[in-house]
Amino acid sequence: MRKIPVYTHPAAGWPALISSTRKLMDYKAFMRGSVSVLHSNQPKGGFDCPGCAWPDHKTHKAIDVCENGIKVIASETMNQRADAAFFARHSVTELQSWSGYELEHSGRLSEPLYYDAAQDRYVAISWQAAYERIADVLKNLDSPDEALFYTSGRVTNEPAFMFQLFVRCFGTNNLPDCSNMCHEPTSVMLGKQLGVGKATVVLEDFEQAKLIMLFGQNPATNHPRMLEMLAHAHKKGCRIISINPMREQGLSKFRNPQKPTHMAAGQSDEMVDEVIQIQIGGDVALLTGLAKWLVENDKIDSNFITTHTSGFDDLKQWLVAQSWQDIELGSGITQADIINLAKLVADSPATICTWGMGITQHVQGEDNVAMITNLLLLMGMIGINGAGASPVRGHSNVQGDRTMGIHERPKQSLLDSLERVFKRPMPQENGLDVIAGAKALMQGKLKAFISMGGNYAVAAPDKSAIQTALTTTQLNVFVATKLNETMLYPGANNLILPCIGRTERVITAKGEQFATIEDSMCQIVPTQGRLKPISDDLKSEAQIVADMATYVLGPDSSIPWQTMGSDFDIIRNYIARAIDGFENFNERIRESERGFHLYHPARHRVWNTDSGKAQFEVPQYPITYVAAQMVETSADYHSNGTSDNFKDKNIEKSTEQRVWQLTSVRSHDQFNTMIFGHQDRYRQTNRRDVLFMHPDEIKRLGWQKGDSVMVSRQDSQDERRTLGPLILTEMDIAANAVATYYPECNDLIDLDSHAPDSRTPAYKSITVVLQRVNEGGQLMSYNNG
Ligand SMILES: Nc1nc2c(c(=O)[nH]1)N[C@H]1C(S)=C(S)[C@@H](COP(=O)(O)OP(=O)(O)OC[C@H]3O[C@@H](n4cnc5c(=O)[nH]c(N)nc54)[C@H](O)[C@@H]3O)O[C@H]1N2
Ligand SMILES: Nc1nc2c(c(=O)[nH]1)N[C@H]1C(S)=C(S)[C@@H](COP(=O)(O)OP(=O)(O)OC[C@H]3O[C@@H](n4cnc5c(=O)[nH]c(N)nc54)[C@H](O)[C@@H]3O)O[C@H]1N2
Ligand SMILES: [Mo]
Repeated sequence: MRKIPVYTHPAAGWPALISSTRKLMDYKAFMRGSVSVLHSNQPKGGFDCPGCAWPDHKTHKAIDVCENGIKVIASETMNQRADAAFFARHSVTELQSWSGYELEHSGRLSEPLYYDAAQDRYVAISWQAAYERIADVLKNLDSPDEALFYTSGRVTNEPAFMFQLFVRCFGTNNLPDCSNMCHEPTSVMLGKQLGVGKATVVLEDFEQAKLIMLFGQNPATNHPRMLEMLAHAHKKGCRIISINPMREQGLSKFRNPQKPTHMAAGQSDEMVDEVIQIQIGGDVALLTGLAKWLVENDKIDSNFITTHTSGFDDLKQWLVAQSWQDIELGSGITQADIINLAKLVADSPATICTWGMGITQHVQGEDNVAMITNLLLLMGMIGINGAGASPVRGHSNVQGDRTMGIHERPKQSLLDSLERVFKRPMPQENGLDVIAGAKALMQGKLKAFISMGGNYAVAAPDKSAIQTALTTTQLNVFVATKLNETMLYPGANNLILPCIGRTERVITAKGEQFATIEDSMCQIVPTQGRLKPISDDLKSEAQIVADMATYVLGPDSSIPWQTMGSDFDIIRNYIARAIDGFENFNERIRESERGFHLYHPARHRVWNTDSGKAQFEVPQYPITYVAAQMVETSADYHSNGTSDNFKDKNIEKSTEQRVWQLTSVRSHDQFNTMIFGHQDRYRQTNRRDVLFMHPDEIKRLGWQKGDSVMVSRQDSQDERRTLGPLILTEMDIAANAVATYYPECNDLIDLDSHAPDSRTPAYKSITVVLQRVNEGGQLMSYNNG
């Protein structure tokens, strides 16, 4: 393939510092934000950066935060307010037409608000009146299961524990959370195979690893502090391989902001040795090729397999039956290249596999995780130093929220434990996850939607259908820091309850409080904001849950909600009694500045699985699942002709009627649905309405970069399933692949395409057709410059 211009600046370094300083100024957050940055991820009395779940590094210099962490902090510490005066100027109908970027920049939510339909505006309401409305609706539902309680992974452990307890005391397990859209295939599969659905590595393992394989992850943007660790490992001789349809430029060179000499001398570290430019959805096939070669050439750890695992014979039989032809078709990688990689795996005494959304967000998300774990087990790479499974979580406390019991399918042991400690029955039926919740909303089965953070409608598939469904409820409640689109589709009662953010102090009658989070490597860490809250009218999330519980469950509830809301030690005492691994929580969290590591049995080769051993799993889908789908749908497409979506528009089909796999990714200037800006430094674009394609493919189609292209779901005639026009943009990406930014593309994704058990939507593999807008067509209004 032709080389395309590469981004030549190192990752991080000066451009990162300049960009983040600019962001603090954009948000008019310079003073509040800068003070805050100095306190993030610091050993004593700082807050855990809300940017991502990567652990704190122990070798702290002055600042352990990254460019993108600073953007998240700037977003939270901005001085501007989205208060009643702001809403008096802008009706909700008007705000519906604002972009995610505009809503994000409207300011911090700073007083409780209620939607007044007569004025079509949010207006101020007292906290008490807000709680009364909530209680009035929730207490009068026919069943507690008519309410859905969503959590986003920003919420710290203490309020998360209270929230699940409140919801279960209310009577339902309807506790979906962002994890359903994120690392759920990881949690489900690792749980099944290793006994615990979490990373088996700790940070020190990265110092001893000899081979690190990064699957479907873009750490330069999404976990920038991980780059320092990778650069360090690389310097010590560790090989680093990225398996990704895109050559993510931020991964090639790294300039360390922690090292002033590095910055001044303009040095940078090389990081990734090789990129395996896989086809979208091709990971199972690649991993099958690796495992097949290792097994057939007897390069595996037979002792470990015999002593510690179960299911090897079935896996072996299956591997032997897979053909190299299918492996190549499914992965897009040649047998020779796969064997070369297999030899590296065979020779490595310590291998870590890390992964992100490129692995989980597919129909075969669970198969992907299963094959990564299978590979580690074949090589005996669990339970030794420098090796293991390292899923890299997204939200800073998404892992902790689950540990605290935010789960629509709770384990029986959790329910039993809650019943024992709180002496009341807990609901036993499984609740609704994100997908089932969205469907129930659309079917009119839900009458109330309560969210602790997040942007449910926009993050989920089928965004506009969820927004429409939200207008049919009796009650929607948003506990949040910033305005977003989910809040703009009011039901009969619509409330915004503004909360204190991670960077801000929580001071109660019991004094100043700190909370805790669990990072991606099972470390429980304290977090304490340092700033005065943006407004006196904010409450902590814990206090808001305490108040909702008091109003809804009534004063005779024997759980001391108000005491918990004002004294987080009391919450931690309950957590210590109810949640495994948190014994003596208050003592242990104070013993070390860095908190404590939760016991992970698989690290000690103890397997809490059904068989009592580590479990090999055979994939459920054929390894050519995505590739075959493309061949078949391509044929269909030929016979059916073009989609009707474009009937009356001046649109040109691609010269070849073929289908593409579309993947959706994050830009360098967003945190999930919070859009900070339009720059994607590494991918060299300053707009978000882009479609990335390899230059050779653009040429082959006879198209040009800068052309306007419509993208539509191959299998749908529905207008909503068409996105565009997007601007064709060059990118070093696999041949059958195109990419665009999340969340603008989320109407292309339907609620039925998801992994079977974890039910995580297939955001990363969407079969689409592309059509270019003709010159002179109505849609040629973009400016190419
Ligand atoms: N600054 C910033 N930080 C963040 C976030 C943010 O939005 N902004 N979000 C947070 C959250 S919640 C999460 S979950 C994480 C997400 O962190 P990532 O997992 O790094 O997120 P994505 O941008 O979704 O990108 C995933 C990568 O998968 C690749 N990919 C796509 N399809 C495939 C495939 O089929 N196979 C393989 N092997 N790769 C594929 C894409 O090219 C891309 O490089 O980041 C967290 N941190
Ligand atoms: N197409 C596509 N869709 C995806 C993905 C993808 O890769 N592609 N990724 C998926 C993934 S991995 C995830 S995790 C989800 C994200 O889904 P969510 O977690 O629901 O979305 P966010 O954009 O992180 O939520 C942002 C909102 O959280 C609120 N917030 C911020 N900080 C706080 C706080 O401290 N407390 C409270 N109470 N509220 C706060 C603000 O109001 C802000 O607007 O999106 C998923 N959707
Ligand atoms: Mo995520």
